[in-house]
Amino acid sequence: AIVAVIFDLDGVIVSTDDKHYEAWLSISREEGIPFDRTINDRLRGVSRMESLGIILEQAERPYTEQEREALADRKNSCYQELLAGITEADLLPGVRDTLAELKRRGIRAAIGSSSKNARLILSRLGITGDFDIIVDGNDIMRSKPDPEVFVTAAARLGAAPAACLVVEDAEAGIAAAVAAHMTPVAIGPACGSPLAQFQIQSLHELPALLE
Ligand code: B16
Ligand code: MG
Repeated sequence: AIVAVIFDLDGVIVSTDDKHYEAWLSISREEGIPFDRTINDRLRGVSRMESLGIILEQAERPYTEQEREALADRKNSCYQELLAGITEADLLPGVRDTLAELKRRGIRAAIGSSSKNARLILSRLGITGDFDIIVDGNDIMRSKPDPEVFVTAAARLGAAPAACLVVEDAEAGIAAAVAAHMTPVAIGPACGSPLAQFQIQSLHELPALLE
């Protein structure tokens, strides 16, 4: 039986994926680098520096390590300005009901995010206390599709990987869940991933998967 659900953050709990997109778009425009939603989909669940690497594939010239650090910092400042505007209204449909339902059933809830801003976002949303464990980009060395974030979350929960379900909007996150030997549930953009065991359109459909 499933004893814990590990939620990705951006794109699963909150619609910050659009804000990541906006921030990268403004940086790319300033640099004159082509960027669009298709490229953006490849950044889901991927760390900040790796995301930048993907964007710079379209650049006309090479960027030094120092320039990359500066660009990543600029993107994060822009992203954090956008985060200042988030409220509970940015919670994706079904978050509160699903967390309450898990609690009722004695199933634990965790966050497994690549983002270094995860705690800031959760606190702005007022839902930090709703998760038993939070593992984010500050706690890991390797980002998704590496399973480290989910393996760390399960270890901290004291849960066997096979008893954990992972909810992800990213192809890289689904691959990470599979590599962690957990049950992958795809939501939104990750639907259609051949590795996803279940596909849902919103978190409202999650409790039914636990029966
Ligand atoms: P930050 P998730 C990921 O979060 C995002 O999907 C990805 O687009 C972002 O680049 C990454 O976090 C790093 O975020 O720049 O805030 O450290 O989907 O794993 O919750
Ligand atoms: Mg995500």
